[in-house]
Formats: sequence, C-alpha cells, structure tokens
Amino acid sequence: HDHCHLLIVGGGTGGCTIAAKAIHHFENNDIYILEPQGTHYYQPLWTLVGGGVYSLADSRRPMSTVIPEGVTWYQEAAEAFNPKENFVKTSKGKKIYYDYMVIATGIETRFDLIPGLVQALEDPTSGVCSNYSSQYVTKTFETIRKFDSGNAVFTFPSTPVKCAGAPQKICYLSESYFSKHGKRDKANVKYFAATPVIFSCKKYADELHKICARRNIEVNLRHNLKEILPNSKEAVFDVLDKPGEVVKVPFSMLHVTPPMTPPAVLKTGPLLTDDSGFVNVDKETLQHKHYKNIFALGDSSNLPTSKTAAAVAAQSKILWNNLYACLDGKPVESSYNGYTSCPLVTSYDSLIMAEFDYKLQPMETFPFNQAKERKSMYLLKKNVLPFMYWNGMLKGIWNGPGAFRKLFHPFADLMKNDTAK
Ligand code: FAD
Ligand code: UQ1
Repeated sequence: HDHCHLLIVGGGTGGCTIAAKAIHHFENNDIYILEPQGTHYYQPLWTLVGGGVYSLADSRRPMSTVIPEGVTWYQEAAEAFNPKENFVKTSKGKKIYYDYMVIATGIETRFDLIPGLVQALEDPTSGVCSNYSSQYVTKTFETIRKFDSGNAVFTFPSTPVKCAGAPQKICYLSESYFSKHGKRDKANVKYFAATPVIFSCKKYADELHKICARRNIEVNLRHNLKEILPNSKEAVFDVLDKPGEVVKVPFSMLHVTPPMTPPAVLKTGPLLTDDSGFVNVDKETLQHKHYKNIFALGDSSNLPTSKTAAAVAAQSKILWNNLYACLDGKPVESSYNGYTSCPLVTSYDSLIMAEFDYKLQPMETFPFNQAKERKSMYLLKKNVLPFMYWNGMLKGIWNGPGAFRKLFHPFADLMKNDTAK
C-alpha cells in the first residue's frame, strides 16, 4: 500500500497553503496532495474578470507551480474516505494510507440544479452569465458590454455560498459600467437574494442598503431563483415568505450565483460530516470532532463563518499550529475566532472592506471606518491582494492581516484593561 505521513485532499487555496506551511517540517515526499485539476485559480479575481478589469488568464497558474516542491502530487480525486482505517481511495483505484489528513475539497457550484441554467449559460446570445465558474466568467463582461436596455438581474441562492459578497459586487460593477457608458437610464438594475438580509454583518449591510437606494438598485430579499425560461428570457423566483407563490422577471441580462453543495464524496466517510454535509470539525481548533488525526479548513469545513480565501488565511495558521502540536504529542491550543473578510467592490474605484468574526462583530484591520467606500481599499483588492495570495499565502507566510491589525491599533490591548476596579 501507499502510505504517507500527511495527506492533503484538495489543491485549492486551503490545500496549497497548508502544504506550504507543512513542507519545512516533513521529509521529502512524506506529504501527498490529491488534486485532479491541472490549473489553480485565484477565484477572488473573478469578480474583476467579470467586470472586465482583468483577463481570466490573470487568475490562473499551472497546478504544478503552486504545489510546493517536495510534496508528492497525485493528479486524482479522492473517491472514498475510510477514516476508521486511515485511508482514502482515489479515482484511479489507489488506496492511500495516512497518519494525518487535511481536507480542503471546497464547495461545489451546482449550475445543474436550476432548470434551464446550463443551456442558457452555454448559449452566447442568452444574456445569462456567472462569475462563479472559470467556464462562464468571461461571458459576464461580454454580457455587460452588450447590454443596451431592460432589466439587469442579479441572484443569490438559498444554499451556503463562497464569498457571500460576490453576487452583489458584480451588480455594483454592472451598474457602474452602465452609468459610465450612457445606458443607465435604460437599465433597471435588480438584485434578488434568497437570504433575509443583504449581508450578514449589520454594520456593512446598512451601508450597502444606502448604496442601493442612492443608485436606484432594487433589492428583493427572500426570493430564490427556481428556473430560467430561455425562450421568453424570464427568471422565475420562489417567494420564500409566501409558499407556492412565484414571480417571473423578464431580463436582458441575468447574472446567476448558482446553488452550492458540499462535495458528495465527503459522505463516503462514516461520521466525517455533520448533517449539513460539511466536514465536522471543532470550530475553534479545526480538528475533526471524531477523528483526531483529521483536520479541515475552508469551504468544505463546517466552520460557521462566511466562506472566503481571507478566512482560509486565518484558519491555515490555527490549523497548522494544532496539527504541529499533534505531531509533537502536545495538546491543541490554537483557537480560531471566525475571522473572515469580504472586499465588497462597489464600483470601478471604490470598495467596502468588510472584516468580521463568528459573532458577526466587525474586526477591522485599518485605523479608519472600513464600512465607508474607499478608493484605497479598491486598489488593495485590485493590486495588492493578488500579489499577497500568490507570493504570501501560497508560500505559507500570509496568515491574514491579524499582525497589521495589531500594528495599527497599538492601544487596543491596553484599552481592554482600562476598566474601573
Ligand atoms: P478551493 O480553493 O475551491 O479548492 C478546492 C480544491 O479541491 C479544488 O482545487 C478542487 O479541484 C479540489 N477537489 C474537489 N474535490 C476533490 C476531491 N474529491 N479530491 C481531491 N480534490 C478535490 N474569497 C476572498 O477571500 N475574497 C474575495 O474577494 C473572494 N471573491 C470570490 C469571488 C468568486 C466569484 C468566487 C467563486 C470566490 C471568491 N472567494 C473570495 C472565495 C474563495 O475563492 C474561496 O473561499 C477559497 O478558494 C476556498 O478555498 P478552499 O481551499 O476551501 O477551496
Ligand atoms: C486576505 O487576507 C486575503 O488573502 C490573501 C484575501 O484573499 C483574496 C482577501 O480578499 C482579503 C480581503 C484579505 C484580508 C486582507 C486585508 C488587508 C483586509
């Protein structure tokens, strides 16, 4: 049998980041990574690809260049987990045994769950697009450019999603583009979300509502896209607060955020997931609830925070500290506070930098109010974060901006003790 000390399942953001941290502490070829795709994408760039700021090629690198040297890459998928006997069966029928395993298989986009959607996405004249796939993201900007009048509709599904801000970022970019190119008065911009709120952290939600009001973007909450009628160019929504009721919305442009589900393969391991289907880990230590030699991070974990690469950066440090403690026979003591961040692009030169924790309390890095739209934060997203991702995070040395937060708030810790006796 094939055996390794550490098996990493998934070579996306979480898997590559953990590999980069772990490589210095293992012998050559003691770490295996299972990843079927030959290309690694920096998905956070797709908002700006859809908006026409970057090309798709800017968001990708060959997988072989992001998996650290010394790590053994099997270009195969995990097909079945056997956590009781410490092995994984691969798509090519191999059995790989491990001492420790990190699961980072991400969340699956399910365009197939909306009748009419795949057909519409494949049809170049349909006006239907989505930033949520390398296959369709370039169609978004084509659709924005071709738009001349009518309804521009943007959706958010009823399932968990990655980057819960992205469905509205592209709405703001489109509205901005229409304004700049003299088509705004012929456009009705409409946002439809299945959720009861526009954004989970209230501080930012309040500002987003103001932006929508100011820019005449119609916000419809508790509306879930159910079907697309490609011939009549209509989107059909379930009105969630009135069971059985639907509304049909005609569109010239429709940007869809598809439903997403945890990878089905996680279900093959007994007790591997909780009822939601995501890997069942302790929300503070990231160690599996039943199997102490398994850890998980990122979109395929059941960590109850918003699924982002920024969250993975913070999680990667906690996971690695705790995995390292395990290897050393020590107790797991690092604790994750749910830190996540969502760079809410609101136009081609402004952005609200949301940062918050498990309690949905803002946890801002910079010494100014990040709920305000700022050009500096847009430039950070456009020019700095991609560099930090490829050269910091994927090299194992970017743990999110926690260190900067401390630097910018030198008195924060002192103030905590500033209470009267
Ligand atoms: P992924 O990076 O998706 O990686 C999962 C990997 O697992 C994939 O490579 C996949 O091929 C592999 N895999 C799947 N199944 C198997 C299997 N059975 N066996 C082996 N391997 C498998 N985050 C931000 O922080 N800021 C942003 O601005 C932002 N914007 C976004 C905009 C869009 C349009 C999208 C789509 C995402 C955005 N994100 C953003 C979210 C961010 O990309 C994800 O949260 C992050 O990539 C999660 O990392 P992960 O490792 O959990 O999953
Ligand atoms: C972040 O750390 C990160 O990882 C590289 C991202 O990934 C794309 C992000 O989008 C964001 C917003 C952060 C958080 C960083 C700062 C400076 C707030």
